[in-house]
Amino acid sequence: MKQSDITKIRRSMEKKLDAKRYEHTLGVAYTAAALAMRYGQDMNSALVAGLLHDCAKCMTNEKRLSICAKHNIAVTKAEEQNPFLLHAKVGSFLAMKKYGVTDKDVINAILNHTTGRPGMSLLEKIIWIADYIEPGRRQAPNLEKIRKLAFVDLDQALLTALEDTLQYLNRCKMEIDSMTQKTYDFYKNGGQE
Ligand code: DGI
Ligand code: FE
Ligand code: FE
Repeated sequence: MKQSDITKIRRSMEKKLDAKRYEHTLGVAYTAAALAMRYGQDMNSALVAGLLHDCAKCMTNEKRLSICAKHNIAVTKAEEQNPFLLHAKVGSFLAMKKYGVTDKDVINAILNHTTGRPGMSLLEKIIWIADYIEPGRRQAPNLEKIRKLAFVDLDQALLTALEDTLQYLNRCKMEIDSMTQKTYDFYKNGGQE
């Protein structure tokens, strides 16, 4: 996508998202751009995916569920119980239908940005970890270490962050999407197909 398309998407996000989510979105987009520079990923793809990854975050669960029903988007049991998980799926749908994204890799990076998936592309990994380490994030343990690691060894950073995420979900007794577990297992076992 061109610079002017990216500017348009940024302006749309400023309108669609609340102030805090918009700040987070810019943090993810620019962190993803920096990681793209580091790892030789197309920078504009990283910016677009970063800008759009949470585009369906600031709507009600009812709205997300109704978009899924209307467009025959399958909803898993874990998503039904935690409809916030749907913001990734609905977000990737809107990226295509509303924001004119045609690049499959960008769509996938948005689709898989919450749970990850086994065998993620470079861009998917970049967006997943950028979401975790962007400067506005505060809560996660090992954040300082993972921030540095992301620019040294992307897969190792991913594994550490996935491990911390699972621990957090377990501690809070939250429903774990089977994809989150599969992603962790995959990278724990060396990240080979
Ligand atoms: O949308 P963001 O808050 O920027 O980030 P995100 O889409 O990665 O969502 C982060 C949250 O998602 C974080 O608190 C961990 C949680 N999460 C990741 N995998 C799962 C999950 N939550 C549940 N319930 N189940 C999962 O499998
Ligand atoms: Fe998200
Ligand atoms: Fe996010």
